[in-house]
Amino acid sequence: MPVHNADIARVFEEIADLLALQDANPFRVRAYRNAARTIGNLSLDLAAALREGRPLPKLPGIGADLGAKIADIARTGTTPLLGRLRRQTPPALVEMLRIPGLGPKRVRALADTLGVKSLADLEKAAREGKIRGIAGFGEKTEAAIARAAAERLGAARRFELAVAWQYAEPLLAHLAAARGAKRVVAAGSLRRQRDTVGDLDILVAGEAHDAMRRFVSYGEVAEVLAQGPTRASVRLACGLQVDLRAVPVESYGAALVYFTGSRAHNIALRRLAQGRGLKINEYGVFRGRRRIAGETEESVYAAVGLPPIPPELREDRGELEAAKAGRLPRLVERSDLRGDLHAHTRWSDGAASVAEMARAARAAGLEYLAITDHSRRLAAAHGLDPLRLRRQLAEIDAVEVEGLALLKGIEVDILDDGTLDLPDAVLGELDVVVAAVHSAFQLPRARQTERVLRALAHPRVTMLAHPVGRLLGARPGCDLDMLKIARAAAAHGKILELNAQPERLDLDDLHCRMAKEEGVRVAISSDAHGPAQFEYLRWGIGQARRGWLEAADVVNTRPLGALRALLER
Ligand code: DGT
Ligand code: CA
Ligand code: CA
Repeated sequence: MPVHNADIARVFEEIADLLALQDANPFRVRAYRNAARTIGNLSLDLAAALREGRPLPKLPGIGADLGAKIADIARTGTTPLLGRLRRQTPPALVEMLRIPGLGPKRVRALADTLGVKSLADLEKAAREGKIRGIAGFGEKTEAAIARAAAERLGAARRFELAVAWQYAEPLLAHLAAARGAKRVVAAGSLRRQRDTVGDLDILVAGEAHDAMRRFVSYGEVAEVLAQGPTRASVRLACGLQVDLRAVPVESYGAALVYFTGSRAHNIALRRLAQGRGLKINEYGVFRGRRRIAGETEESVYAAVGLPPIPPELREDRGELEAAKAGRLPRLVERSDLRGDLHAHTRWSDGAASVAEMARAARAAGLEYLAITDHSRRLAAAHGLDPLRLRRQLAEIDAVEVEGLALLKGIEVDILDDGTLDLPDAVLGELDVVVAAVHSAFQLPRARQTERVLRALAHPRVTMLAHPVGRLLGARPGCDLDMLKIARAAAAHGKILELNAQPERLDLDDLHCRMAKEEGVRVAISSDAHGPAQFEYLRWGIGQARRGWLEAADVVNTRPLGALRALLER
């Protein structure tokens, strides 16, 4: 993965933490912290500058020593000093440092006195009342530590968006039946459609009492973490935490803005309001004591002179500036999609026949579908050789589904050297050639990038499937120079795929935005391996919207004729 300034900043932050835990010279600790802040906020991409041999700009507090470390990190993601410090310090101590109120001195005291070696140890010690006895700690601190440690322990696991929705939907329905609850909605990262979700945030507008009762007594609740008259937190049996807040109906819009976030967006929005002499909080927009807006989200944005901003854009990535300038994108919607250019059948590792997939695509509202089974290299998936592919093409010719056009395609493996798994002549018989990496994910950046660039330059290739190849929670993406990939795609007129499988979502949101900025068209593909999987397109749409994509940026919003014209070019 590309090294961003924030990654460099994170390494420096961790070095500062570890040095602090070792009681190093405070000036040295501060130097790393300051460097982290300087770099983390910098818009110029340092790693890119170094790669291109451009000199680093002069940065406050960053001399030759830190400059060399920046070069290390930009190249390798880390620097030897970090490795050395990590070996000298138990990682749990760094985790403990993240708990509000615990500085290096206190963390060392806890480690020395109680012998705690992990966050779990710490939480247990706090729960058992062993911390209050240590000099400098009291009962209140102990309780705060217990809570924060438990939260961090639980925070480690993020849930795929699609998985989180599986828990959210029935819970929302359960709460919607509460007496006096006028509205029950999901907020937080779930509503912003982030690819993964840390916890669920649910907002109730109206009377809180019955909603609270229903919430804490919900069948899937394993533990009630906190409960009050208007707010509560629970942990579900699956491990997912859910926060509930109830507000009066007149505060619904303000509360929804607040709990949808992101935090960065909220902060930027509040700053904008301050500039107009207004105050925004979860209860409304206020001029002095007077509430001037807050019942709807629209009223909140209008109060600061803005049109409503779609939740997917609320990341403080320029959406407030775009809104102010009247240049918010008209984000692509599911109903804009007319076709799907990537799907499998029983000919390789799909679960259904060509005809079944065609009917399912039609039922999902699509007008065209490309059948793109795997190529021979993927033996485990019964990949097609030229002979079987031609037999499949004959079957596709024979299938007729009213209102749906079938396109002939293949998902061809990009071999380790960047050549393709099938001969050009065979590929030449197809409407759509989807090229994909399914092996050698570990190649170093330069070679991996060269490999994919070679495939993109192949005249028969239509698009690059799931470009980085990540699997959320299981496999990081390949180390690819995505900017180079995007520029090559633009130069060759190739499409980049946004694969909508919930554990892929690849292109991710930032790569979608990069594609758009580089003038590359994106295809939102279900990669369906069965008739039910066309519904995955919904998750692809979510990421596309987070990436600022409009219908015109997405090839499969086009009618069949226009799409064919594009493919033939
Ligand atoms: P997640 O749960 O990690 O996937 O991400 P979010 O964005 O759902 O974060 P979460 O659950 O901590 O908080 C939900 C929203 O509530 C967040 O996006 C903004 C708002 N919020 C929560 N705490 C604060 C806070 O201390 N300050 C501000 N400004 N906003 C907050
Ligand atoms: Ca959340
Ligand atoms: Ca939350």
